[in-house]
Amino acid sequence: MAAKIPSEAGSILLVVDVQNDFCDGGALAVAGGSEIVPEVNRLAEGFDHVVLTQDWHPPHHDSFASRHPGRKPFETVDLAYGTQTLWPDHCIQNTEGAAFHRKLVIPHAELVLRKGFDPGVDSYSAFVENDRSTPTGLAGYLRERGFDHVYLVGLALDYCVHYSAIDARRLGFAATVIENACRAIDQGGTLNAAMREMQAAGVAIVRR
Ligand code: VGL
Ligand code: ZN
Repeated sequence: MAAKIPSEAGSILLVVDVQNDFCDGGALAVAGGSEIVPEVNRLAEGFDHVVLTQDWHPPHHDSFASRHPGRKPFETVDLAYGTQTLWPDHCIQNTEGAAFHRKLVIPHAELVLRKGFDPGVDSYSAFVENDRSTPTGLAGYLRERGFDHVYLVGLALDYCVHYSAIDARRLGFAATVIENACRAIDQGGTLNAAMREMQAAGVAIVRR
């Protein structure tokens, strides 16, 4: 078994969107998504502080291709705040698809941060919505509680993990992605681009 990360004072594990719809058989299944669950559980045991995020869309969310006649998932559209990738309907509030994977067991998680609940604005990042200006409150929560280093795991590496890691850096936190506990959607080179952007932003990428 790999060495645990010592739970440094000020560090927190952010577990991004380990939900049924992103796991095998889900509406927006990420290849290998379910495989990370034991890894995430094991890593979480080594952290005194854990926050979970939960993608949490109303039905007919504007990021759903089904809202845009003639458009298909993975195409892009221009919304008021800029270019938005379209997705299959997923993670609809209070559905089984939006529930955490049933084998995710992190009883000591302190906060479940829901995002993407504005019908007209998507939110990849756990910190700021896709309009790049509406905060979720997570930065304030972490600062008020004295955390300065965010470790990230979860789904998907090239979307919600990526945007959360970049925003963590931009908002003044140290950020480390534990890549063996992440999986990517990787349509059209998005994983390579995300890895480059994270490196350029000073996000550490490690295996544990
Ligand atoms: C995500 C696409 C749409 C993610 C969420 O969790 O990475 N990706 N909604
Ligand atoms: Zn979503």
